[in-house]
Amino acid sequence: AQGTPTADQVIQGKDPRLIVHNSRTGVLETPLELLREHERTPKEILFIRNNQVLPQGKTLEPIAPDGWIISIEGMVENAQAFDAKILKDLPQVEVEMVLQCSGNGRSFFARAQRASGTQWKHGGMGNVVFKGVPFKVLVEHLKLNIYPGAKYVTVNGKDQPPTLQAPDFEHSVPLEEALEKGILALEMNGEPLPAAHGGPVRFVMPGFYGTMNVKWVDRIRFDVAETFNHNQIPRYRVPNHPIQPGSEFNFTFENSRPNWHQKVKSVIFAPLDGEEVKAGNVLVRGVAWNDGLVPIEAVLVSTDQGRTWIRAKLTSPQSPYAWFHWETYVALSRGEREIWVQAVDKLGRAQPLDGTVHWNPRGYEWNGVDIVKVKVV
Ligand code: MSS
Repeated sequence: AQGTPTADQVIQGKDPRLIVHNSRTGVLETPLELLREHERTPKEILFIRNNQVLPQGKTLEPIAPDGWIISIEGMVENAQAFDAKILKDLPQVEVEMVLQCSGNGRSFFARAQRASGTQWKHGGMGNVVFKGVPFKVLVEHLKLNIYPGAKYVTVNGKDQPPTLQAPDFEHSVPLEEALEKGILALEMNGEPLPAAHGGPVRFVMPGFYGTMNVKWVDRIRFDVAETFNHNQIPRYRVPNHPIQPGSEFNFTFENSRPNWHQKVKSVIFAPLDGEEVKAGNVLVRGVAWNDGLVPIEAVLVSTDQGRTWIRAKLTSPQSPYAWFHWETYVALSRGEREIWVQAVDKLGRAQPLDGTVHWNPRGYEWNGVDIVKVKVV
């Protein structure tokens, strides 16, 4: 519509073909036809999800780490603050990983009952390479004496100053896992981290949902418990057990869990939903991933709504957190046809046939079997 800004007007440097869900904070979705073109998602088309705004963050240009102060607080003997420029001289690692919004696929919950929030299709994700200093290396470098009672690390982003309407954006993750995989990222895809994606310093947790990858890190706190911040509870959580679609849910720390580990998932890159294809052998291809704890074991494809399945050819990536690629030919005769795909990992975790079993009020963690409808001519 006239007057609606395009993606490049919302975040300078973005591809104008991205779908604008929110032009104020910046929420941009990558159409699958762009996403599937690249093994590693270029910064120009990578999705954006901002809860709040960092005023200088609406651009793909980087921000220099020099003079960016990060404070260390909480359950630590030697609380302190340091200049992010020191990170440049510490040992760094690279990790290729799927960055996926926990709300990705939210629109599909509407098959049972609409869930509130941005109605993402599949494009709230990308496969990127982050490079930076392992969290453990920083802890050792600063000789942080963390008290034994600390079980979580809470990371805060320097978005707009907190107000009553928009308090700080922060998240807690288990300390043990943060020491194992957490990275203070300074680069993405071999370039200084774009401001819009959290530069100069982003806390990256491979295998975790996007929201736990806090951008614009300015505070790291060691905690006995998860933060009460509204982005940790009630937002960005799912009930521990299935609930009736459409029902209300009173989130507590006991009856729910945060959007940490990504659920096993696959997405069809070709053919696309609604596409017209020629009868005969049709190449079906796409990607699959999980939380990286174990590899993807199989990707299964069905053209008879789940009665029979064939195993697709699977290619494993170098990094356990990156996309697996899969492809197979299916025989399709003329008419309206459905193609279903289901990924299963080595722990036997599989995409549910009906993803709406995990319905939750805010529509997080959609991972139902992916379905495309095609017209075979
Ligand atoms: N950070 C900060 N600081 N802020 C905000 O808002 N968001 C989240 C993350 N981080 C934020 C942060 C989310 S939610 C997501 S997804 C991500 O981020 C995204 O990213 P990019 O880069 O793409 O934009 Mo959902 O789960």
